[in-house]
Amino acid sequence: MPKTTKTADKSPEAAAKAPAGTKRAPRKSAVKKAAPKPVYRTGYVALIGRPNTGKSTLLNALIGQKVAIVSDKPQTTRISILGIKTTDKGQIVFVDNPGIHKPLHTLNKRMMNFVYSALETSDVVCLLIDASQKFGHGDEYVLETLRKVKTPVFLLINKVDIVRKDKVLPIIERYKDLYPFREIVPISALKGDNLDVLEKLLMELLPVSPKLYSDDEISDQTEKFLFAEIVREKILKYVTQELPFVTAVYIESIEKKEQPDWKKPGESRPVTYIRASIFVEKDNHRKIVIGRQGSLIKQIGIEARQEIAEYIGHKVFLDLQVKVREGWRDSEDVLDLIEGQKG
Ligand SMILES: Nc1nc2c(ncn2[C@@H]2O[C@H](COP(=O)(O)OP(=O)(O)OP(=O)(O)O)[C@@H](O)[C@H]2O)c(=O)[nH]1
Ligand SMILES: [Mg+2]
Repeated sequence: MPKTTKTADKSPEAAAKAPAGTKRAPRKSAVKKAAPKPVYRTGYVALIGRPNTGKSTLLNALIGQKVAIVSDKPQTTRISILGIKTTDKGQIVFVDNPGIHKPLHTLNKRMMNFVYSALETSDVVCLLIDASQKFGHGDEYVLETLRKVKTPVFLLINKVDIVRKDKVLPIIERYKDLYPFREIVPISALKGDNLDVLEKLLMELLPVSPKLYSDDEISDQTEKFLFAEIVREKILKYVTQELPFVTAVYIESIEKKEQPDWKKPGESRPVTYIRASIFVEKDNHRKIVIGRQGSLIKQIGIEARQEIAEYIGHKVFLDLQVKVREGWRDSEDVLDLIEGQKG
């Protein structure tokens, strides 16, 4: 039985009824104090790490829709992309970056420059590692890159869905001696595990500031860039060895036209015509991307067209041309052209 203690009735009604001379309960102020205004936080969070650790997968999971392309080949992301998450508590601007690697070509140097500038301009840095991979030289190189960083760094141990639970603790033990991480969070970007916890921890560290982007903005990329990336993602799905590294996509033109709708006589419907060039470095690369009797380029075209059509909501014609641009990875002109698509 819970203990019951008899107490004096302190309700306002009882106080009102109390005879004169007896102590009344203090009267509540008639003026309601204004509740403290909830703070709004906004800031940049850089996603960095070795290639293939799941940065773009995480960006898409956090935003709740596909913003960046993903593949099982390393060095998929070549240009930083923003993913903007706006809630009633704040706005987190995630910056997906190319994977950290030793740059051999001008392309790769540019990729690394995106990483360096994201490190300099963000409020929090998230270092992603792949829990299923052994610690190696590449990881040391990444930690070396981080030594110059003054902002708080989170360690995100990704892909915990494919490792045994008892493998995670030794990873935490190793990393916490290597760098003073602000937080260490095991996650699965693919399954969405622990992302709510991550988001909450990140939000707490962002500066009090109004929004930088409007509510409906989710990324900073142009349609042109997105379509080029979609085509490249389909290529990456099917090619191996050096092909993923020597392939680039440039959208030559996007033309929206009204055409007669044969299903509804007298009416028209929109159709978008897209012409894209796929650059490779050698003629044998070109042959591989085209495939036997054009079978591979046909498949790439079908998949890219379907995804673009779904995105814009009407019929799309996609014309793909595979072109040899020897040494394009060291050509500032070609690199400017491809980067320029992002706007
Ligand atoms: N099992 C599992 N796979 C994941 C997870 N996150 C990403 N992946 C896979 O890892 C591969 C690489 O994912 P990306 O998101 O492209 O990796 P990234 O870090 O952006 O790679 P780069 O752009 O090349 O630096 C893809 O095959 C993803 O499906 C995860 O949490 N669990
Ligand atoms: Mg990526």
